[in-house]
Amino acid sequence: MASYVRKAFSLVVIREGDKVLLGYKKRGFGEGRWNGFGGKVEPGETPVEGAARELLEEAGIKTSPAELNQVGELEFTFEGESTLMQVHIFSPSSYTGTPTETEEMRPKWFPVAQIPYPEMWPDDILWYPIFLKGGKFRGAFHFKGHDQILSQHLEEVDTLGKHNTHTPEHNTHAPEHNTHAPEHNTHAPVPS
Ligand code: 6OG
Repeated sequence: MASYVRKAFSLVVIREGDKVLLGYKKRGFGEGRWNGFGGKVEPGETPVEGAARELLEEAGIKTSPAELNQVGELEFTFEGESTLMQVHIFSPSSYTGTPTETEEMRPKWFPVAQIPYPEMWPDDILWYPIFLKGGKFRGAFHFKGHDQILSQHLEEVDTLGKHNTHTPEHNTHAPEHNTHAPEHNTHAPVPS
């Protein structure tokens, strides 16, 4: 059974009425795609603290852990890679500041009906509808490269686990979608 090194990330999507704030990722992981704001949770930091820090660093928007509601929890794995990205997704009930372009992100408001899914991670079109109707979700996606989802699990949930605990990196077992038996029988036929 494969084992993964789990790494915690934050992701913040701001919704205001019929608009959402996304950022065009100018460099690094997910470069060239529109996404929420976020990044790796630093040692000694909770995911929600990381979310507030990244939102300020990447978009100049100030919020606090008390204002950030957790809306989703997703796990991403990539064929041939040993990292499991655990992404804690938040949306603020309030914030201050004007979205400002930084070295990493170019922010832009999109009407909900014009979210640029073809220019976003392929999982987004699957979970944004739950987020946009005010629901919470949990899921796991296994990718080949950065464009193809090989297997997935997504469910709407009433509550998510507490996010105010530290999530140290540790080895974890492969998610279920990656442990299935090979499709064909590779044993030699039994001689008769
Ligand atoms: P930095 O490398 O910038 O953190 N992220 C994803 N977001 C979406 N919507 N879909 C994915 O599908 C993602 N994989 C990672 C988590 C990376 C940022 O990108 C998010 C972080 O906010 C695979 O530090």
